[in-house]
Amino acid sequence: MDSLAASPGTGPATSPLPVLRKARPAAAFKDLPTDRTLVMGILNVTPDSFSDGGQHASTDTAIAAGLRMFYGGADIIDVGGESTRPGADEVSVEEELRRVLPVIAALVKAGALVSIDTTHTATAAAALDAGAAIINDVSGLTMEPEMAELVARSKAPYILTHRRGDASTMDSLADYGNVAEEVAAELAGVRDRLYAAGAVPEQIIVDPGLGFAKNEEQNWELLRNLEVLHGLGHRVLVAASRKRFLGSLLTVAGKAAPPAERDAATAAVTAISAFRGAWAVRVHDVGPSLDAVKVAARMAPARPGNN
Ligand code: PMM
Repeated sequence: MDSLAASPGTGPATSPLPVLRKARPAAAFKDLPTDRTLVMGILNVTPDSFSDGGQHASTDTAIAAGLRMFYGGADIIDVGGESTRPGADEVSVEEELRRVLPVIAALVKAGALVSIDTTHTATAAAALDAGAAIINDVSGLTMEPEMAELVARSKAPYILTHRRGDASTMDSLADYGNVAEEVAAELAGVRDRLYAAGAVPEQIIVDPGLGFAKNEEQNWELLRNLEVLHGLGHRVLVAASRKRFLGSLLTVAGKAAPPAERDAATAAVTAISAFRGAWAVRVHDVGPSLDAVKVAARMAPARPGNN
């Protein structure tokens, strides 16, 4: 398969591809486990994502990494072709599709449940056609309002992420009184636009958008007050994996921990989020979070009942 030739230093695929002898039927959203928090594995097919960018910058290596996550127990694989880190360059729909479509097709063929991480309606539509089951839109409808029509028409589950501004402006928009209440209110406003377009409540999964127009303390504040988001009555997804606020937390000798050293802290956030009833967590390192959600399921007798 072709290399995406994404950046200098992106070499040819080195890890052997697991052989797909027989396609499994694609997993369905309705068949996801409901007795524990779900684990969504992150597969960024991009040259510049903040923590794993470049690693999966060829189709073959991306498929192999996705299959490893799937066989390692990830409930959902979140495939993205555009970096969302602050200041990242915009990617055209054509380039995004070139990155993600073959990866989605291969993972679906293997039986994985796939979400498409995109802010572009055209990319989301093509990904659904290729077998993706969930739309993960980090822009929270701020980029392309017409995404609402696709959500309504497709009836696909939609991850509604809170964000203010775009990749270039969001860092300057982290101005809140009560961050949890304001994030919930803004999510409710967007949710109502989805309803107006014809979407139904069961489709909507809300996400506080950690790091998107939030400073470090605001991220912690949101995690401490997850019940405010639960109050919206939808499934809640927490995506803290390897984010900058975890790096700062783990500062040693004045130096923040690099992304690759944030996985234990990520698993700790997973355990607490699961204990507090999150529907799913979105993580790079699937194994430890899978263990953490199992622990949380044994420790927390009552779940919010929005599975
Ligand atoms: N963060 C990133 C990308 N996609 N999707 C959702 N739903 N929520 C997030 O917070 C989110 C996301 C950026 O992080 P990455 O580079 O690790 O993917």
